Amino acid sequence: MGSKIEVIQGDITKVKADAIVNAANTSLLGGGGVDGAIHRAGGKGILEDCYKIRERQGGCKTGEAVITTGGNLPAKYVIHTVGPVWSKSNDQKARHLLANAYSNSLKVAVENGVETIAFPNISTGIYHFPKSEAAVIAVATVKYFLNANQQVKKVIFVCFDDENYRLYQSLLTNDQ
Ligand code: AR6
Repeated sequence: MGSKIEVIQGDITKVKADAIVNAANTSLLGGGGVDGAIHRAGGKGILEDCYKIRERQGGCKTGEAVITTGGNLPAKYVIHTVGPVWSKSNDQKARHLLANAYSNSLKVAVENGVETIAFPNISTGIYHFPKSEAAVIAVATVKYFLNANQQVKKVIFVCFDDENYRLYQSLLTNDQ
């Protein structure tokens, strides 16, 4: 049986999966980093869905997740989650919220029939979460979820920078 977890290096907007995850902010109105790239590549359909979600529930809280169309992307859906801003003085809370961002994204995926899902390295850019700790949390949370849930067939970690790619490779090599 092949592994359910894959690691690649590249641009998540090019990934063909049922859903890709966006590292958004609580406003859901776009921003820099991977969020900016997804909105640019996906077109206005994504933002229109985000506005509808804002009308319904006023954005997305940190650690939670919502789903929109994938617009012009190869992915059918975008699952927008909000990772924590790293805080050294409140590091336990940040770790907990980062795990929630991964698990709630997977929960939304299952609710929408998603079988293949790609994650960026949430919070490790503009939000400054230490990359090594974030990778450990991401991998542990995804593995825990996959053990308990059979619907999701494939999780792809899409690493943009070399450091994250190396970290994920070393965490997942010989380990599945
Ligand atoms: N594909 C995959 N990964 C990418 C891409 C891409 N095209 N572009 C950047 N990354 P960040 P955050 C990586 O800053 O830290 C936004 O303004 C990047 O190298 O995008 O969660 C939002 O609106 C890094 O490893 O997200 C929020 O305000 C990872 O994606 C805020 O940034 C996450 O970096 C969220 O900050």
